[in-house]
Amino acid sequence: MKRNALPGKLALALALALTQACGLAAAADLQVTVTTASGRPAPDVVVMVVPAVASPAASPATASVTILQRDNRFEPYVTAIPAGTTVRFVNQDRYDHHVRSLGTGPMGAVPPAKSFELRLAGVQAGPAKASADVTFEAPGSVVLGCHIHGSMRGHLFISGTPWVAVTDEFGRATVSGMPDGAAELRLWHPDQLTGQATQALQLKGSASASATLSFNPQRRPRPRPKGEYD
Ligand SMILES: [Cu+2]
Repeated sequence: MKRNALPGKLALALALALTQACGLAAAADLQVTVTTASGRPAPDVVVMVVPAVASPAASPATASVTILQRDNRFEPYVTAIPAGTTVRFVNQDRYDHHVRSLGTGPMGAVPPAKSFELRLAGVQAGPAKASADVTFEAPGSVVLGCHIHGSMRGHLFISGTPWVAVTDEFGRATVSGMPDGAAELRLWHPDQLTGQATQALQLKGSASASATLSFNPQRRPRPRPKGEYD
């Protein structure tokens, strides 16, 4: 009897360890579709998933991210990154631009997650003068602007979790590498005046979810005619 007790305990411990290992290894894609309050596809929405239990093993590596300045626009218009990511700003126009942080939220009253100001030379000056790297350590958001071209706007959202994505023109975003288990779906849009409702998820393998903004965002600003500042 006593001799069999130990293997039994070992088997139980092994089974538990396997279950935990599988739980950590499980990672899947979550496809989220976001619509406006009136039911239209909502582009430029940051979709963030926050697992109920933090799993350090499931945190994907942070990739570098590039934001372009082209034809007096920031491209992409909305960028979402996990905190700790370095963003490379690249001016592809033939004239100087600034990249300056502006306040966010209603009336720009919320200070930016990071305050900075760069001046990037035109593309012909070469990569050393036409680009610069900035690392964003703290979660939050930043409105991007330029002193010379006052209408230039971009938005940067810095997420506290690595599971973050931005919806495309069809209102769709895919959050990759999600661990199984309970999680919360959060939305953020640069035009929002109040926080958006959160949604509880129970993830197991690849899944899809839909969500709705509480308002109808304005259409994305149109670029100025090309060549106006050449
Ligand atoms: Cu500019």
